[in-house]
Amino acid sequence: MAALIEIKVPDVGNVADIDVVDVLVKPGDTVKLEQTLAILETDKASMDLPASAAGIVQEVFIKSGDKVSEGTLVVTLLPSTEAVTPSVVEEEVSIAPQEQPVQQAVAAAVAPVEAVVVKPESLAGIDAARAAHATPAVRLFARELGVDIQKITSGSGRKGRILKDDVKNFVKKAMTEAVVQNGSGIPAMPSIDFSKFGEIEEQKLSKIKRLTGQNLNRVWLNLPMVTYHDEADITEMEAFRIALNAEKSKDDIKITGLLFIIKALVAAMEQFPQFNSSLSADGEKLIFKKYLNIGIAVDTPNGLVVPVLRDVNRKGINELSAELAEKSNKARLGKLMPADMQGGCITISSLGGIGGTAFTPIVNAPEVAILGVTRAKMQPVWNGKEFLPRLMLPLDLTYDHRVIDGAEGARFMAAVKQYLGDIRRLLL
Ligand code: CAO
Repeated sequence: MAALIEIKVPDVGNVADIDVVDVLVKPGDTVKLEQTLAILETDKASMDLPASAAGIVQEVFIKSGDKVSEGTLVVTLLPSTEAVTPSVVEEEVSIAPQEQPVQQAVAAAVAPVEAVVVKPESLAGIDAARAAHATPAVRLFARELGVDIQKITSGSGRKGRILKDDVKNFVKKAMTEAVVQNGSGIPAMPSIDFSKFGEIEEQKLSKIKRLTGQNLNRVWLNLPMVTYHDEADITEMEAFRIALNAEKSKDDIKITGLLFIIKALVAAMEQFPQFNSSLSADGEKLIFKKYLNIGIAVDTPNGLVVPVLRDVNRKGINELSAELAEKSNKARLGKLMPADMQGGCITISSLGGIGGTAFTPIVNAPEVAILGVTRAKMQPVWNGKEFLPRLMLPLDLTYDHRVIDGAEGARFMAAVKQYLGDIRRLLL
């Protein structure tokens, strides 16, 4: 029977008590020349312990968590002639360049001898600063993705070890940066380790939030937007609304001011059809829509969604009220279907139930405008003779300036104000 080959820890540069992080072979495994048997780790670097000979593992003498030093017996191998050339080995196991054993080791391994202790330059002369702190599997993974593992400066594993997730995150970050850079030429936001400043907790964004974020980013970068602010006098409208609600039983759905805003907006869109259009993708044509669907931004626990009320011009306040209640409930329960959120012509974002005096909503492209609404407030308004208390509703119209001129925006808002100021005009 051939003599067993003993593989021991080589000279690692006068370092003792090196941690064994991982043992990658077990008895019965066929080991190829230079195959990594174990991962060792000092305070400064992580290193692969390569097989100095090919063979079949008879016994493994170390396990993860052990401490080893130069000369510690690692495995015994039954000699095998299956030694392979280093180039083939390299495809199987990723070994950092500075860890590639020298050619003499190959020669020594081909002729099985007892107690071969290789002194690969990698281990003795390892350059801690350049050595990537990662297992061969992770290095291989990085290589497969074309990632230079040396560029991952710190890992999230024990003692900064680079894990597969670190490689994935590195790729994700590089991709995001590439997208941002290619899309706009603006530099990506730096990644900051906030835990340096205090306790933190990470929470994954909901799918809705992530998709909304991507869409908002795309719109923000592609549309030249202007926001125009104004106020509508809704004193009479509010009195009418209160009177209507007083007629309702307590189980009926209450009429909110938003319904009148929807109606006023649609009437203004009929008057100014460019507000009911979309720019073609090539920016060459304006597509006018003959239907009037209004999107309503609804705040839900999972993020913002925009259900669409269809053919608003053909529906009365009570019908719209029931539809708005049904759709906003569905939205909050996460039960809206994609079709419920498609086909909008303009969106209303109403924060009036919460508060605010003004904000700058972002157009829900390919729509060309969005109407923001904040909280109505009783104010002293000068009528030429005296100050009168009037309920004033702040409105914010953001529009795509490629389609809407500033004067058109102001005229459109004047029309919305006029309808809200005297809702009888909606009948004309
Ligand atoms: N001024 C004063 N009061 C207002 C008001 C305004 N502009 N708008 C609503 N209110 C009052 C309502 O009359 C109601 O009062 P009562 O409780 O006394 O009846 C209360 O505020 C709550 O209204 P509401 O918000 O439930 O109802 P709504 O019809 O006005 O709005 C909806 C419905 C779905 C738009 C709203 O609930 C919502 O989700 N808003 C948030 C939208 C959002 O997040 N936009 C941001 C998008 S941009 O990031």
